[in-house]
Amino acid sequence: MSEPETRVHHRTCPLCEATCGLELTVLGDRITRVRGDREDVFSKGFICPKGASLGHLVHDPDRLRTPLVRRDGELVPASWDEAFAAVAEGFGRIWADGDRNAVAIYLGNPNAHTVAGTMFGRPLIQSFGTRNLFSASTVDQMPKHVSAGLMFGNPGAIPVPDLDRTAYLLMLGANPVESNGSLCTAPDFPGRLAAIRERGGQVVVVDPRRTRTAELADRHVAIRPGTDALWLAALVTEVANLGPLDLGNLEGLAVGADEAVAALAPFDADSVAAHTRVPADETRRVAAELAAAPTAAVYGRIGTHTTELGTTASWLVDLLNALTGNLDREGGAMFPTPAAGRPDRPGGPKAGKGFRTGRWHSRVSGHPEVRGELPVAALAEEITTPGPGQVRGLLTVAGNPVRSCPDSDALDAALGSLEFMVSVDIYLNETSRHADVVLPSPSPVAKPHFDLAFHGLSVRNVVNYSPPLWPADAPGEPGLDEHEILARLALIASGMGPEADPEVVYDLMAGQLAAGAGLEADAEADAARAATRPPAERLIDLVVRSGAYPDLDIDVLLAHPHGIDRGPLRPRVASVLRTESARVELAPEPLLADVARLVERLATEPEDGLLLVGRRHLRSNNSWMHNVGVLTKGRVRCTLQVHPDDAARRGLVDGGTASVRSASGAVEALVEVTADVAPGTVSLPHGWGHDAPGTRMSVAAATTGPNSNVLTPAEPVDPLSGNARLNAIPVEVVPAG
Ligand SMILES: Nc1nc2c(c(=O)[nH]1)N[C@H]1C(S)=C(S)[C@@H](COP(=O)(O)OP(=O)(O)OC[C@H]3O[C@@H](n4cnc5c(=O)[nH]c(N)nc54)[C@H](O)[C@@H]3O)O[C@H]1N2
Ligand SMILES: Nc1nc2c(c(=O)[nH]1)N[C@H]1C(S)=C(S)[C@@H](COP(=O)(O)OP(=O)(O)OC[C@H]3O[C@@H](n4cnc5c(=O)[nH]c(N)nc54)[C@H](O)[C@@H]3O)O[C@H]1N2
Ligand code: SF4
Ligand SMILES: [Mo]
Repeated sequence: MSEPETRVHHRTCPLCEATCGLELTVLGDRITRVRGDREDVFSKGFICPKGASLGHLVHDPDRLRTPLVRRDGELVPASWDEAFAAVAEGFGRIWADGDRNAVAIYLGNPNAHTVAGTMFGRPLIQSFGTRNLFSASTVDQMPKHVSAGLMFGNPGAIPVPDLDRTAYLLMLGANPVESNGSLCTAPDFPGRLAAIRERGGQVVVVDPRRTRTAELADRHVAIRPGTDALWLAALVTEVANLGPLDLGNLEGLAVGADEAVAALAPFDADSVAAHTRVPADETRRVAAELAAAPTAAVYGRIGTHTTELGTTASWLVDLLNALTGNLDREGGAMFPTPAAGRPDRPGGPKAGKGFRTGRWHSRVSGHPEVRGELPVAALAEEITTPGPGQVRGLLTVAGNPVRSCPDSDALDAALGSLEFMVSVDIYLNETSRHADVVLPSPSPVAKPHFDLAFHGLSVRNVVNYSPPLWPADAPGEPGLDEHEILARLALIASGMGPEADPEVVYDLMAGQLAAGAGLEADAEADAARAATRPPAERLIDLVVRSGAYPDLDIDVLLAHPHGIDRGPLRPRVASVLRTESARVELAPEPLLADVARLVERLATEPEDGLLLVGRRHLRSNNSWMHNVGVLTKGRVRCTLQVHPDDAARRGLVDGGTASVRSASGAVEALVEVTADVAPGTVSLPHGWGHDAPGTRMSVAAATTGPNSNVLTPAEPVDPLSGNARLNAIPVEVVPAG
């Protein structure tokens, strides 16, 4: 027997949107060390505790390594063939009644990080043929897609703040020092923020909590939760009052500036002050700074999006970027040029098809479809409300909606009532415990990695590909790659049966990609290349060869394990525009119409009770990394933060227990008294509450803290995007017991 060899492997971290390069030291089949890859062209050695714990995740004994099938009520190990046969049988029974909508799909957040999710999601969805498609997007960024769809005709055209060149960053509802950034891929976000100040620029953070990001900033504006849209509307008016608007690069390319400004006239620094609790002077100061800065970017994230005015707020963010001449300019808010995206279009903008929602509606509450999805806040009622079209079966892929979605106790019960459920996951957790078949995905290092989603949201044009460190059938891995699992589910849903060859799906996808890219001429050469490489690499090769940098192909990517840098972002709005007018729509009709809701809000008495917001911690990741002991050890992270004045008034003490009640439910939580939250705001992080029976996450089960989404009512959602309101939830807090 030979001694195992030490080797070094470089790959992109799949755990958050920052896409850091990792350097893994591997001894035999063990990852013994994870460091930041200093040669990574983008992250240059930056790493956070989650990335550093990747080996622990890979070797977690609780991670599923074999399919599970429910027999006599118990989930028991099964072979892949048995598991796929059980899927075909279970969903087949429901489909046999003739209603494809009776089987729903929920796609969770990690799908944005996997080749399986980003590339095989579409064939999977098409094969299921269900209108009951749900995802984590409607507890996250759907408002941004809708505002981008309405403004640019292209829901994928999301402007990102040009962090490395901006002179002024106005950041709302985001805490990148903990989250490492979102809809703004920027490894070492904290370092990039510090650099803005080092080069003489300014950072202003708007958040009801004094976050670690706020501590890094020049100023912190402690806004009242749920009022960003009002405040942003006031900024528009104040900016317009400062003098004639100069749209910069958008001049001649945009329409609607005057209409938008006129519609927002009721909002100004004074009129919104009582609602937002931002002093009028502060609002006017920010407007003046924004207008005067040589370059500036307004950036809003989770706290701004996950409210019932999320789409409107999201529009106002980019309206401000446009009205200050900062949209599509260096140092402003810009559109990346991803390797997998289309190259720049010569000859200016062309009219497109525009963007529409509501091609169908949810059965029970009539929510409009958005990008083919229905609001996940409505999933429970679609399962529990009887009648034609009722959801009786569910497929979840990389999601834990029972912890991450609104009214989660109701959703938990609803999942328990399904006729048949399948989960593709790496753990048996609060959601997958309800499944009749659990299909385990391999660990992140046993999969190919290509950031199809995040290259397009990145503050530099960067591309990299990481091949698997070891195959999906290596020791300690479940056997099938995740894209093969999804391909086989798609074949089952297409009626081709549980034994059909996934090559059918790969060939079909390759054919479609080649045709779409005009690469058919290469078909023969392709087939020869295809025979020599794994299916994911064959598809990524096609995507990249037909993309923005046609000199790239999979061989070039494989030869650059530290990534390829194609430089800073370039102005390119004309290339991303797909509006019918071939112009940037600064005052799209549905958003102008929605100003009525904003006006109504201004007219109502400001809410003066306690409002609940969430928060993220650097060592946590939504609901699913709590089984990694090196991350969860130490002090309890799931605490209810309460301002000292609010605590005193209610008799709450630091270290005591509070009972928190909202319209949807109640939980008990450990109290942390801190002036970091604004008076009137309390904060509880999401993704906790790991005491449910039937899970197999032994480390997580020993953690303390409730599931905050028991407190999140399913309604109201943001009517334009269907996004849930996860923040600014009215709650009552009293000492427990
Ligand atoms: N109150 C409140 N709720 C929130 C939020 C908030 O700020 N406040 N944030 C929301 C946001 S932004 C999001 S994105 C959602 C997330 O919502 P979800 O995606 O539903 O929840 P996660 O906790 O990310 O669960 C991810 C699941 O994927 C599994 N998993 C991890 N890696 C893989 C993989 O490679 N393959 C497969 N098949 N499975 C994998 C994990 O075990 C876990 O079950 O939560 C939302 N919920
Ligand atoms: N460590 C860690 N990193 C993560 C994740 C994680 O769970 N943990 N999750 C990943 C995911 S899925 C996402 S989407 C990103 C999210 O990344 P971010 O958007 O940075 O999300 P958060 O860190 O939750 O920051 C949201 C902030 O909004 C504030 N807030 C709440 N309500 C309001 C409001 O009404 N107005 C304003 N202005 N602010 C408000 C909260 O106090 C909080 O500080 O993070 C990703 N990265
Ligand atoms: S910041 Fe995100 S991408 Fe970078 S190491 Fe941490 S989890 Fe991974
Ligand atoms: Mo998210």
